[in-house]
Amino acid sequence: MPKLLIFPHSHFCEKARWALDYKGISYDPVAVMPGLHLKTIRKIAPGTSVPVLVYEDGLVIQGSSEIIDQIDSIYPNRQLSPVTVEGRQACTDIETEMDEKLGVNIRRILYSTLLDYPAFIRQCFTHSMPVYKKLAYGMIASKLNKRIYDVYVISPAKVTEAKKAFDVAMDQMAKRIEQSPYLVGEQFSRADLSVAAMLSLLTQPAEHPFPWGDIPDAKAQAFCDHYREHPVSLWVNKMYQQYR
Ligand SMILES: N[C@@H](CCC(=O)N[C@@H](CS)C(=O)NCC(=O)O)C(=O)O
Repeated sequence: MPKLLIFPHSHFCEKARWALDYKGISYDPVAVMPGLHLKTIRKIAPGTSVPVLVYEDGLVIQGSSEIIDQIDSIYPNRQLSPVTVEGRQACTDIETEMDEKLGVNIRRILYSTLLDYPAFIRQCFTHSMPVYKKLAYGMIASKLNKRIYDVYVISPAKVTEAKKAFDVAMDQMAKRIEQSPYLVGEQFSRADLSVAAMLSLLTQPAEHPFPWGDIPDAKAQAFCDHYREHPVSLWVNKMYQQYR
C-alpha cells in the first residue's frame, strides 16, 4: 500500500487525501512534523513540501496536483481530470490560480494569529503522533513557530495584502458558481475538489478528517465568520457533503 506523507491539518494534504479517498485507493497516511519533515522529505523528493505519495516500489510523487495527475492516470475509476484537453487545461488554470489566491493566502491569514496559541498549534503539528514526537515538538516549538511565521506569514503588511487578494478570489469564485455548481464541465472534478480543499480551513466541514476543535483566536474566528454565509463557503460545504 502506498504511504501518503502529510501534515494532517494542511489543506494541500487534504487535497491529495480527498482525491485518494474519492477514488477508493487504499493508502497509509503518515503524519510528519513541520520542521522535522525536512530530513525525511529531502531524502526522497526534490522539494521539501508535503503531500508526498510513496509507493512500495519506490516511486515518489510530490505535490497535490501531481498526485491527482498520477492516480488518475493509473486508476481509471472516478476520474477527477476531465477527458477533454480544454477541460484539463481549465482545471489546471483554476488549481494553479486558487492554490495561490485562496490556499496560500488563507494559510498566511490564519497563521498570523493562530501561531500565538501553543496548544492549538501543538494539536495541528503533532496530531496522531506518538508521545515521544509530541515531546520532541515541545523542545523545538518556539524556534519552529518563528520559522513558520517567517516563511508563511512574513509581515503584517503581507497579511493585509493576503486578506484583500483572498476576498477578491472569493468573489471571483462566487461568479463562477452562479452559472453551474461545477467549476469545469457538468460533473465533480479536481477543480471543485481543489478549491473546496483550499477553503476547508475556512469552513471546517464535518467531513474533513482533522479534528479542528474551537478556533482559539477571536480575530481568526471573526475572519471565518465573515465568510460563513458567503456563497462560496456554502458551496464548499455542499461539495464536502456530496463528495467527501
Ligand atoms: N504546491 C504544493 C504546495 C504544498 C505545500 O505548500 N505544503 C506545505 C504544507 S501546507 C509544506 O509542506 N510546507 C513545508 C515545506 O515546504 O517544506 C502542493 O500542492 O502540494
